[in-house]
Amino acid sequence: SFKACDEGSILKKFSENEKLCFEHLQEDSLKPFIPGYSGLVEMDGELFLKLTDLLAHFQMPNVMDCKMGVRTYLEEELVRARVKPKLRQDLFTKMLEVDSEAPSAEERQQQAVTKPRYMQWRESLSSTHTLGFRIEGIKRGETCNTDFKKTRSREDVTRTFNDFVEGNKNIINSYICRLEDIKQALKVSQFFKKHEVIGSSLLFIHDQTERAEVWLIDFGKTTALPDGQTLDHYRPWEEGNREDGYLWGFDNLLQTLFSLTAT
Ligand code: 4IP
Ligand code: ADP
Ligand code: MN
Repeated sequence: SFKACDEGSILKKFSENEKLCFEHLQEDSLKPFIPGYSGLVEMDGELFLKLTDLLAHFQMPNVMDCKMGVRTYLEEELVRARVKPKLRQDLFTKMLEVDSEAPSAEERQQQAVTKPRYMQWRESLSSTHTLGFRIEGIKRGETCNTDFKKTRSREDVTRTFNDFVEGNKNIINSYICRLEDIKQALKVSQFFKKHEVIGSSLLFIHDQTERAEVWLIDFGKTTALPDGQTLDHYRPWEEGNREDGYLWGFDNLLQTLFSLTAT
């Protein structure tokens, strides 16, 4: 869903929701921590959001995508699946590939699962439910690894982080500093207070020069709350309260990195 662009920019497939988020964020304390946004671009009859390429000034960057929060689907997707369940064969197949035992007898018979069922299964298999974030993928040089679907325990997550930085404490410390700055910005952000942040990631980037940055990306499913409603991003999610566990996950992530500076 991405296209290369002129030097220093990338194009992401347009979504109205993400556009609204980027527009909102231009006036927010989080602006220094999101990719630069320079509006819409049309190419071959398709619309894109034009964003700064966060990797542009790195030399052979190592990249890690951490999906934040205790929940990775919208409440409305849950409601829709209940009212009018849509059976998805593609998600059933993805489920089988990871764990042939995962589908229930009924699902096996239908050869399909609903999206919330698939998403909840992914959440409980990974660290989303237990830590409030999960590792989605790591890219080192040319090699991409997205084989972290079963990385759930604090130990596994911590080890994966340490492998990612190759034990480099300078890089870990830079990441921690950056996360502390982001946390301060989150605390005062009007955008954050008034949005349910679902499926958004922290993108960790470093290279051999020990340059290390963290950015907030992917607002495709980040949704404004009804007027006057706010979230604290810590409370457990119960259907209807729209909490996302973002800050709870953020603290767990910080703790994970702290534990690596101690050893
Ligand atoms: C994917 O599952 C991811 O959760 C996608 O989110 C999600 O897209 C897909 O839903 C779902 O199938 P796997 O990671 O296990 O492949 P993301 O693109 O942020 O990683 P949405 O649209 O929910 O963000 P479908 O409905 O597109 O299949
Ligand atoms: P999707 O909504 O399709 O999941 P994301 O916004 O999560 O797309 O981006 C997918 C991947 O693309 C990220 O994990 C990251 O590696 C890369 N990416 C996203 N935005 C940028 C950016 N501004 N600069 C560089 N890489 C990016
Ligand atoms: Mn997404």
